[in-house]
Amino acid sequence: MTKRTVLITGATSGIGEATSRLLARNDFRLILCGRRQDRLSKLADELQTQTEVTTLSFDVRELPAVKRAIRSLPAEWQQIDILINNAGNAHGLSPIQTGDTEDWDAMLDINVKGLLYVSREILPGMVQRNAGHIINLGSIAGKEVYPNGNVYCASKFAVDAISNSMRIDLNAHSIKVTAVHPGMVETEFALVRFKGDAAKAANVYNGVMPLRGEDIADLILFALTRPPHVVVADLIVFPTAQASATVVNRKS
Ligand code: NDP
Ligand code: 8X3
Repeated sequence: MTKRTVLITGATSGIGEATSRLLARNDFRLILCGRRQDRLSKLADELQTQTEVTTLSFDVRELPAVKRAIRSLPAEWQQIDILINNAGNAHGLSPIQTGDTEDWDAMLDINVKGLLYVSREILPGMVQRNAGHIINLGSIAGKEVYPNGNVYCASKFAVDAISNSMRIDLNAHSIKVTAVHPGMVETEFALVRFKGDAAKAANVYNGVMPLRGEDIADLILFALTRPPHVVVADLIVFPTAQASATVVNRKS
């Protein structure tokens, strides 16, 4: 069978990196994306022994850069069968009345507009071929709000709405849309949220065995390997110690 080509955003870390590794071992061709070219090159070197890999370095916030990067792909990479919209982060954790507006811009620009920009560039090819699969990384924060989560939650509620809308709009074109909504996954996510404060970041997982990037990668592979007539539409996944956005069983 011909290998399917996957474009994955946010491949330089966490869930995206783990997913790239798993898909490389499972016969997918990979277009690894992120801003940190050094990490992209290192990962590409590692995975090239298992599959065909190429990299694109761009910021999903910048529409001209998104278009330039994706349009620069050589002909043999232009048919993108699967898009994994994974790039995203929380920036800050503050009550709405004292929120940092630059953090708000970052979350809405990356998590929402970035996902839209990348999708807008890739979807016409899928529509033309009447085939494709989009996987969007939402969050439990896109299903329930929690204290001080405000704008991050809003960005992930938007991802939930966009995923459901995509499924409807793309239905006539047989394009699958899967939204994956994890709870706590230990990646660089908390470090980014707390602006590099490692002690605060570690605190998030105190007394809990969180999910790993590999756990989410597993579910993505499952969704991608269902038969043509099956779509995994919406998945919520928690560590066993978590029951909702705010209920976590911590062992001290
Ligand atoms: P990481 O911080 O480990 O990874 C985030 C990735 O996003 C990096 O590869 C980063 O690459 C990329 N990224 C961030 N900003 C941009 C940008 N402006 N342009 C391009 N790429 C960008 O976090 P996770 O792996 O945990 O997060 C992945 C996704 O999973 C996110 O959408 C997150 O919201 C979601 N999620 C995470 C959970 C968790 O608890 N960890 C739970 C629920 C959902 P680079 O910096 O090189 O550009
Ligand atoms: C990441 C999970 O609960 O920190 O999306 O929002 S949470």
